[in-house]
Amino acid sequence: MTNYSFPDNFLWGGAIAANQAEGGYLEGGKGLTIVDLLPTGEKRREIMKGKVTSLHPLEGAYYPSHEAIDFYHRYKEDIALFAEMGFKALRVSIAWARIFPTGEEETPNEAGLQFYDDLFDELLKHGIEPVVTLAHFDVPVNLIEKYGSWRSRKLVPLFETYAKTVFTRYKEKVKYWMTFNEINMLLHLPFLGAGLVIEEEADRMQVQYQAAHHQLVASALAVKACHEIIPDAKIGCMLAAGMFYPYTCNPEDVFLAMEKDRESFFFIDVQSRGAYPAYAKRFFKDNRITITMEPEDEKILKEHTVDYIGFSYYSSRTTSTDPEVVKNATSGNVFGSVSNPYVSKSEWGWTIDPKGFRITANQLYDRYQKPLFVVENGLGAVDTVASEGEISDDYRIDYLRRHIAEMGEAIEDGVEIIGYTSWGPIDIVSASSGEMKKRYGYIYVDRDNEGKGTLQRIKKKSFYWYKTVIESNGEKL
Ligand code: BGP
Repeated sequence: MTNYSFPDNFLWGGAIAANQAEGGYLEGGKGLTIVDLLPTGEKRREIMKGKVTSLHPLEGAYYPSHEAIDFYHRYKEDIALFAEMGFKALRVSIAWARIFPTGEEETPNEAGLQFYDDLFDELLKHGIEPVVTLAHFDVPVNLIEKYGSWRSRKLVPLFETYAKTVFTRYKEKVKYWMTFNEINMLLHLPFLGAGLVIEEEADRMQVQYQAAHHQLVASALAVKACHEIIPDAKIGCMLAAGMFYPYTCNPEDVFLAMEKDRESFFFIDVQSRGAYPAYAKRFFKDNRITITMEPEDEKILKEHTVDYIGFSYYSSRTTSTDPEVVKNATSGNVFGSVSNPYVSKSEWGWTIDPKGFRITANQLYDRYQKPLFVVENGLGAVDTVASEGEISDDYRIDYLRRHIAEMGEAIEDGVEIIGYTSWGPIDIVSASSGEMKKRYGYIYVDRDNEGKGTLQRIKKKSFYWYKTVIESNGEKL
């Protein structure tokens, strides 16, 4: 028996993103998006941070988004497997460039609209609620070439048009929406998060925060449009969450941890509370950042705040002011964490900290007092297919079991959580590495880092485990 219970209508399921699953990168009239320019390996990391040498895929190079796991053609088969696990929800994203290939056409691309119509119909046929992200790392490349992406105010009305188009088209089918995936990623991986090419390191912060302002206004305008077009829908923000621990109780470390948390909260403070937080003023002054605003921006931000807080949680982070600690112990995630001796790490150096999940959920609920939606969580790991075709991913089950238990505890703590869509329920391309070997799925996909393999789908041990979790509404872990 557990101490906790999940609400009856809890949205159990999984989450994927268009660019990491669909493939068909130029099919159905789709235009190029930033992820179509990301190869694998070291080059990918450089580009994600803003060092971009070419805005077109190189002949012969391998770009994992181009075919991904071919969800574009195989979604019916995959959704049937999700339905077999008992999914109540599937989080997907719409590729902006399927709807507006260059981001600025007068009329939307019907083939792209039809693809998502069919996808949502298939989900609804199985009783699976679509949860849809408008922008998951995929700005149309044309908007970078022409305007410098989110540096430019021009993207605000273009994004608003895109949002209105999909709200109008899918208003009968989609009731859960999110604006920008992991909006705070813009600070860490500016090309991936916002299509920003950063040539001069010196103006990095200025460019990033001006682009952030544009995304925040665009997000608020999308919230406005969603509320007007689909009054019974809920629309949320999406934060790459995971609190910062101070490495010691030295007040200097504690203060730094607070500042690091605020770097991320900054975005949600605007999206959920409706105004720039008090601490932003000093931060902008100290860093010589000037935000150019239109006269109506403050009003737009104020009046159109999100309905729920969507977030991803993989790891907690730890920070220190001691140069020796910083030098010796950096862990593998983009947030620049030092090692925490109390928690273990994944093969990719991401900390594994289920209690941190409960703390993070409590922290977010205390701060925003709005329902939370856990829209990503999971363990990226290498899986081995045994000679009989079995995949015994006990390490994944262990990670998920401990995190779901802490989520249950958070609910018992009084935190309102409406759903849990674990990341990559079927193996997809890894966002940070572009590799296939970093797998999150309950379903294995036969495809390797070079794009070879039959694409066959195989159920892992965790498939049966998650099915039982959902069937028992989180009782049987
Ligand atoms: C988040 C992204 C996802 C996703 C996940 C796991 O940052 O929203 O797109 O991929 O992290 O990261 P990775 O694929 O790098 O392991």
